[in-house]
Amino acid sequence: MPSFQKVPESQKDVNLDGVKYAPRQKRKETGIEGSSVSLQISDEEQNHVQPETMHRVQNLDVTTAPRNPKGPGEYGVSVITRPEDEAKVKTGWKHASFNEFVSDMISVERAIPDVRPEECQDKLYSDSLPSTSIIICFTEESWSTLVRSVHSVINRSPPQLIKEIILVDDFSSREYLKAPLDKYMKRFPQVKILRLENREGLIRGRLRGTEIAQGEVLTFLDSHIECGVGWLEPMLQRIKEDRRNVVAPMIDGIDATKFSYAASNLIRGGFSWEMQFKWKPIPDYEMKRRKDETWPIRSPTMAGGLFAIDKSYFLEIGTYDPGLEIWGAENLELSFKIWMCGGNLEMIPCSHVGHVFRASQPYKFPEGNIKTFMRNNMRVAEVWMDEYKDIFYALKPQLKGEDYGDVTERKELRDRLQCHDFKWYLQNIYPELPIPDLKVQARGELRNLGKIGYCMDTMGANAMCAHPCHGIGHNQMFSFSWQQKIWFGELCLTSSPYQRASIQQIFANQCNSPRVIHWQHTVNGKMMDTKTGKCLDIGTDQKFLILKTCENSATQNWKWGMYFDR
Ligand code: LR7
Ligand code: MN
Repeated sequence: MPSFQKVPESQKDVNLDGVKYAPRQKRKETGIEGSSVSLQISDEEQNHVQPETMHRVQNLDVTTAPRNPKGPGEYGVSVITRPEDEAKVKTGWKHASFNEFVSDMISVERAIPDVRPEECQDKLYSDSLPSTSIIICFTEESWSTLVRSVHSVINRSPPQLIKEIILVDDFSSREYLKAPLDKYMKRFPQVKILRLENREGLIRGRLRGTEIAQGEVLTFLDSHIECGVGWLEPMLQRIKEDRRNVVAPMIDGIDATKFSYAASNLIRGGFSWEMQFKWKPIPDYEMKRRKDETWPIRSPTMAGGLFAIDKSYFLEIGTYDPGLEIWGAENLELSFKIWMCGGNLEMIPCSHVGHVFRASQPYKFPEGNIKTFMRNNMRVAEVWMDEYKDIFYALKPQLKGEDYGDVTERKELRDRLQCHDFKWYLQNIYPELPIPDLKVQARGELRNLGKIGYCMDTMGANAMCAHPCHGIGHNQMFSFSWQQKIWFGELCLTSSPYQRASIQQIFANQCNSPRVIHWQHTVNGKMMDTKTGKCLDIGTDQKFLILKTCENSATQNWKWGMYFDR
């Protein structure tokens, strides 16, 4: 599941006081936010052929002065519940996989802090931006989060840019999402509700929304989000500049427990070889390329839920693989495709949208979540990842031979679009992703032959342990390359950073670290550190793995799951 990098405590208070949130008055030039004064931009200022009228974002946020400024959660502060509400809180969590009781307490038009970089205030956007259809696909969503999402779009977007808001109901069974939702949304003529007659999942759900969308641009959102001031214009501007620009906002965190609002760190999208989406720090080369804080951040992947794309471009590159079920992997499919087939994927620092991050989902996966997610991943790997799909399969050996359906049409699409190969993508778009050696001498679990039934395990931390073998990979899945490194995902086994420690534990760390151990698997089954000549053993605590003087002890003998020839 996607993970969200936590915002450090120190950053959480930024702009949460409601004071800084008030519309900023300081203006150097003639244009006043929200006024109708337009500025003429000369050719040399803007690289456009035609001089164009441009504006700052219109400060349309009608919620800056909430009806009850002291109301729960206003300005994005935490909501703390009373002990006597414990039972209701519990029920809410069961229903929503987030604190629904708290969400229901908060105004559907609450104010949230303006967390954009200061410079965004001075950015100018064209007066002829393309219009967009907002597509929000949902299933069994909570009332208050869904309704708040819609209000936030309407309250914080220039009305002329919103062609329509399409709510795609992915076959929800909850009664309040039927007639009561229709009735509520009547107040918004721009809202259309499309009811699916079967559970399609978010991928085909979005495609159904796309079919009826009339805007030039499609903007996809999750159903538990809150758009920030000025979120839309900077994205549409980038698309206007080039229809192959696919853009995502910075995704802020709405805490699943307290519904507090916290600005996203400056991060971008990556992925792991297990095909998990990951938030990653922005590498230096990308930071240097950017001229200022407002500059788009090129991103190897998108999180998936929140992005805008030119509709004709989306169709041209073959939308999503409609064979993807329910949830997952569509974000990688689209990201790979955009980069490999001539597009540009970026995150826009002047556009902020909050999202409720939660650990699990409130809806059912008809085929089970792991199975669905893995099948989707296999389809994407098969079509887009060339020989690199082997790394994915190596990490998920249980997928060998599993069915992933027919991908012929998707492969034909890739040929037709004359896309770059995956190697090009890795080298040019995501060079910081470590590539495990494709050829390995051994892979899988590493079994101890002295303590029977125990395997090397990361235990989710970075110090290696001996733990009962479970045979399902994850923390017990390693590969032993011909370059003599033991890989765990993107990491490699290293010696202890504490040189003077009497016990030399084994850690997982960056593969280019000087502490990476080069191992030799001896004929009698030892794993020996070629530098110190010491052997991998289980410590006297029976838990942590250590390097110890080699001796004739069965706990120093190890067997890999699979061995390979060179
Ligand atoms: O069968 C379904 N039908 C649906 O309509 C399953 C889900 N959905 C809806 C659901 O109601 C929600 O609005 O689809 C949306 C996404 O599902 P979530 O919110 O349960 O999952 P998520 O937030 O973990 O989803 C992230 O990963 C998904 C992978 O397929 C999608 O790409 C989501 O859009 C994506 N969300 C984001 O990128 C927001 C930022 C989170 C991160 C990282
Ligand atoms: Mn979501």
